[in-house]
Amino acid sequence: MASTGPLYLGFDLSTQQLKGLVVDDSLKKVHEAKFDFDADAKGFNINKGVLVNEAEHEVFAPVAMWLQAIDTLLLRLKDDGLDFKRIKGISGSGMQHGSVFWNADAEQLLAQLDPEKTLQSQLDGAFAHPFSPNWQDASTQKECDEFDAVLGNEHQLANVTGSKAHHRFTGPQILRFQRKYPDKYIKTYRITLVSSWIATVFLGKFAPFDISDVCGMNLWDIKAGKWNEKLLELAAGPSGVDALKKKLGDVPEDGGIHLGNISDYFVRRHGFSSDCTIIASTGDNPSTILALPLKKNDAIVSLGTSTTFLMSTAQYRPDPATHFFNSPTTPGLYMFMLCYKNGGLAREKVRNAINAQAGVDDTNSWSAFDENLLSTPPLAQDDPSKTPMNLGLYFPRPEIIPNLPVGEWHFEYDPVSDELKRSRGVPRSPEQDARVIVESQFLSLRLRSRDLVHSPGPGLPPQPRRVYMVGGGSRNKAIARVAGEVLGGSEGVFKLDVGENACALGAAYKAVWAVERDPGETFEDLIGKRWREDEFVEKIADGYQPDVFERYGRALKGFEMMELKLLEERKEGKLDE
Ligand code: XUL
Repeated sequence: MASTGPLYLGFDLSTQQLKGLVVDDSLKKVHEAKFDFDADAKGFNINKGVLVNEAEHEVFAPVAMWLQAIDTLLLRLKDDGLDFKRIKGISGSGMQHGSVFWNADAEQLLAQLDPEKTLQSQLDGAFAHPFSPNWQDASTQKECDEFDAVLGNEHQLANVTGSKAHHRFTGPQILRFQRKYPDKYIKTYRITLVSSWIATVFLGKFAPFDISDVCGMNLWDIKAGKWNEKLLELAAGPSGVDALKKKLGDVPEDGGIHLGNISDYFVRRHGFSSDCTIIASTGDNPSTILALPLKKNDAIVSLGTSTTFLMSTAQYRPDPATHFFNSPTTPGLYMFMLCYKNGGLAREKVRNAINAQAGVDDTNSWSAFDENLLSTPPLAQDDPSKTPMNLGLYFPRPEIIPNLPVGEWHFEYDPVSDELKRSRGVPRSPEQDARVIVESQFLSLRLRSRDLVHSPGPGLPPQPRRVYMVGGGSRNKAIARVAGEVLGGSEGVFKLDVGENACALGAAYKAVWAVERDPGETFEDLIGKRWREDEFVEKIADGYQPDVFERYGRALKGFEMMELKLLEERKEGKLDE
């Protein structure tokens, strides 16, 4: 007999696609569909989901394309057999920092949607600006300098908002928008983030920001739990703080807040039940930590185009090199995040060089890369008692952590004499680059998370209990093995069954929790109780191994020296830019 229990729908609106994923109340995935912008969208001249204005380093996406994506994705979910009537709750995950500028007609247009017509054909006129700045945008250096300066310096801004100023953060983006398009800014009735944009469309009226995603704006005072007036004043410009506050709306404290029932449009057009509830949507990174009942000393490493490292922690220790956000669900917890621009692309470059040298036909194959990764000794050190450690940085794109330009640099480090020397490359390039680049990416994570991890058991040095890998790179078991060697993980390195859709899964789980929780029941408790470890995760590598972990611990000192040296050279204008 077909099941009839409640279902929960999570959306993930990211740079390149919109995904929808449905789970039942036992957390099992039952349906999934996607709309790929480059492959499926009609009428937009985008590449990898975005438009680019090179001259001003702008990266942005057409909002109408996302409406088209929702129109089609719902049909695809239906084709997949989804019975919309069973859906009790909807939440979403949106790429962080992106903003949408709605005009004064929006509310009425949203309220009066005709179920005979598509969203795209009816909401085109709802926006003060047709584009949403994307997290890859780098047009706001001037505005970032102003944000860092207005509270004193970048440390102060990080203390208050959880992050120093970043190009992609919404506050600096609003400041630039307000200056570049003063008329459009005046006509903006409401600003949503990508996350609250999804909730808005399904709710049929404006949805507030979520308590975690609001921390990606450089405007929210995390400890005080309110907007920072000085930062608002800077972003707001001549039309003033009150006008900006109205555009931003309120920020409810409860991440599981029921925003209201689904808009009648979806009931009549797609057959949703009229009591289906819309739950606050959050950012893609906060959503990722909701894809499993993450414990306090666990870490998630997301290996995609970029690399992100996420932990849930009760400690608020802001620093200009890292990010802190409120937990999307649990008061008193924070999400710690490291976000790198270089990740997959940098590894692919080494892979391509290895494949070219070996004459491998399938240029996308990782076999030769993996073989070299595992056969090269740690730190490409043939004999640790005689040869130095090989360290390197590989940045095909300008990096944020540390703040260095495009380049590749190599050093040799002797941990006994503590001497660091520039070198031309690894002893055998490109084969050994496979090891050194992967180590380099994980050493950077270890360096910057070392004060947050603690000993997971008697006699063990501080390290995560578990390392969970998500994103495209989590398919690679050789990389997972090195992740465990460098980062540790007393219980091992794990892969999520739905790891490539962790954001959509986290959104669906947020909806389950918000609708089914008992009073006071935390996300961690509810999801923890229903979580089926043996079905949902796979151990893909051993984590902590004392000797090699200790060796990487010694390498960390040289790694930090290497970064500081290059930052110094950059300051002195000695690096090619
Ligand atoms: C995080 C960030 C990206 C985006 C898109 O600060 O900019 O991870 O959220 O994934």
